[in-house]
Amino acid sequence: MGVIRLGYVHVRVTDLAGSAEHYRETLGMDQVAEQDGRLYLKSWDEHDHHSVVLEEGGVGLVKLGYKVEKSSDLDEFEHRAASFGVRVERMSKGDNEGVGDGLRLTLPSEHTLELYSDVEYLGNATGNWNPDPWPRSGLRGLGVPRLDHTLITTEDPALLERFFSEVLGFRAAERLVGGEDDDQLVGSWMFCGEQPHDIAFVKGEQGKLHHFAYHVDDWSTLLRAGDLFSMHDVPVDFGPARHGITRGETIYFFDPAGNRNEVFAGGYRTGPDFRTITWTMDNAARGINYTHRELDPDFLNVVT
Ligand code: M3P
Ligand code: FE
Repeated sequence: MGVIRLGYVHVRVTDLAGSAEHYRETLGMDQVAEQDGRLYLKSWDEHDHHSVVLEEGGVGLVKLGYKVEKSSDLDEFEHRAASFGVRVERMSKGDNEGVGDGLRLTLPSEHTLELYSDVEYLGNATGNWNPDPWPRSGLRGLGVPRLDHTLITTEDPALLERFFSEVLGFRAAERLVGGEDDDQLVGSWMFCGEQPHDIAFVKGEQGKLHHFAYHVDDWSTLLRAGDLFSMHDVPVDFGPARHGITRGETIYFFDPAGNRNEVFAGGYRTGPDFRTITWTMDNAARGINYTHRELDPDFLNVVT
């Protein structure tokens, strides 16, 4: 049993049409449904119904969905979450367009996290029979292939790390520690499969989103992303640059509502035998932006 991956990110946007343009035309996602003021989008190499939901009104995270292996896993996760002492309820098929029954948890960080295994299968853009390496019909904008991870903020990183570990079976790939004796957890990058991270969190306000990230193939796609962002007047936060933490390659930018996005390439492979890497606060800037070794305070302060 277990959690497979980040399945969907549901965010609020101030202007649905303006944000739809960003996610569809600049990033290249496809719209799969529109219902009750919500747009459902998927990337070309994703198979499930959607990976991003845009809801009109405000800014920031509504909820995250993580897909689990099988529906019988939900009973165990429900039991463990309740024993941990967080709020857990059943969600029903149709609560989310295309998604079946599942669980809705309120994390110790006050974020809403849904777990599900049943979701409508739409298939990717190249199919499963003698597929092309990318869609023949071409890609729009950056043509992001898939969602990768999210980074959220919490008042108590140690508690949230314990939750993800004990309840959901995640492991820490990298930890950022501070305090006199380097014994205070400031951030944790955790995985459920073999990626460097599927979720990460840093110390900050409860319930907030720092960013969600898409995977892209390589460094040259990040440079192309920067070109497209300049063409489309997308505000760039920082990058292209190298992360020390996760060894990934990155560029951060904002959607028209002000939610931070990232496109992410590279990184190493983890797995159950991976030994956690530790960063200390004196190296935090290098950990996050290895290339420039300095951070704009807004990078840490701006969350939605
Ligand atoms: C990443 C990543 C922060 C660090 C961010 C790191 C917000 O986004 O993908 O490794 O401190
Ligand atoms: Fe990231």
